[in-house]
Amino acid sequence: MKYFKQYLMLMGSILCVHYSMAQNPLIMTQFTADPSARVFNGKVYLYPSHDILARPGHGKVGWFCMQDYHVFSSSNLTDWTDHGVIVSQNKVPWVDSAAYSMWAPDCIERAGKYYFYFPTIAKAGGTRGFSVGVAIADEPHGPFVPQPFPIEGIHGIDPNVQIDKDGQAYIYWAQGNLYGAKLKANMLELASEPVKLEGFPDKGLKEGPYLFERKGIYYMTYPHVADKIERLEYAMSDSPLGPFKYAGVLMDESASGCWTNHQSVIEFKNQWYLFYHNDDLSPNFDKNRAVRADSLFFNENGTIRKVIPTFRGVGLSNASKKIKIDRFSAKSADGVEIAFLDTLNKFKGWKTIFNKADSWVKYNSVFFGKKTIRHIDINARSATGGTLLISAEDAPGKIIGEINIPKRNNWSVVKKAILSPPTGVKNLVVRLKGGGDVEVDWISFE
Ligand code: FUB
Repeated sequence: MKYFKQYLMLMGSILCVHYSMAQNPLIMTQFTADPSARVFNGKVYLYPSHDILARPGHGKVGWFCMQDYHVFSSSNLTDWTDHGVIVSQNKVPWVDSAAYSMWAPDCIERAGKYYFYFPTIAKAGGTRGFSVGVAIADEPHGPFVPQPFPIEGIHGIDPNVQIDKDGQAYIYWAQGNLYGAKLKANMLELASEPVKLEGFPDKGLKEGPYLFERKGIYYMTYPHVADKIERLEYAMSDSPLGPFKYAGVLMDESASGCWTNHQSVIEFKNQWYLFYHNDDLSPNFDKNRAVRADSLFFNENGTIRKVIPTFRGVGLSNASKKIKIDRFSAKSADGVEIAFLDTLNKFKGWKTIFNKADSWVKYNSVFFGKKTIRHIDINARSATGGTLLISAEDAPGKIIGEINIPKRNNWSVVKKAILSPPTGVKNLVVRLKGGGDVEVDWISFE
């Protein structure tokens, strides 16, 4: 029976696999938040919270609402595979299946097993408030088997687990402040009394601890309400349980006003990345969030440079796929607007509106490779008719393509022969030649 259930879960997750091609936000098929990114077996695995919209009888309307977790993976940080649901509130014996409170999780590997930690609320008779559960798998994408009880001794949210160089595992969590303890080798029980971690600002909520180590320095990153909403900060120590020394701001408060942020930091193929979230797909309700990633850089002295959030995000965009230039790297000061394609279904993404002569957007890191490109395809429409010029940033005078978008209200794909075929990796510039009003959904090269 046990194996039959696991078989069904496995088949379910295989059938659920679908792909999300994205810049920022990374996932365009569902709301995601609180990203814990991990590198397992040469791939990046993303374990986020899964925000949904509460409705009467299902969660608390107007508040966070989560009933399960998905895991996503990527080998290039551009194309993400959704492996489906890995843990659900109605399949864990100790969890209140009406709580809809499956908050920020984490996952770590030890001796070939994958331990998924998740905070949620226990059934009546269990601990009040949040407890932390564990589910175990043989593969990073599951199937995960939940443990029958939560970890004894932890009351709080946002578990984060790290294994130090000497093999000692530590678990961190939040309850207004940040706490930590050693974990036993079984990864399921505390091996020391919890301690309140020291060295952080006294005032303002702190949550979402995420520790990583680099060159002997332990970096504790966390969201903190220094003013009205959360920003990401970090503190440094020479020991996993501190004391820590406040070191600065990792990311400012969200410009859109998203109240929460939540982070993880990984090194992948010799580049460091910050994963975080914002409210891109739900700008009017910040409890439906969307996960992002941007590159992170260290200073010579080991401190971290503040990360400026971008739409372009990370990874190369393959020239032969649909390139969403609304996720631009830079744009002209005026004459360019970004809007949802369909305000009733924001998961369809955005469009770029050019409405002033010479307005432009730049889109970095498009991979053309060595193959000769012959055509540009552009999905566009225009109320006036207009002409777009495409060039590479390093050769502005050399036009890759000049495309006339005819006057028409419907979206349609215009195909145009390439004037000067690009190779390698290029930062593209798309410019409106002359005036008019032109809307672009995507461009692609074949
Ligand atoms: O997602 C629910 C809560 O919001 C998380 O546990 C916090 O870190 C904040 O992001």
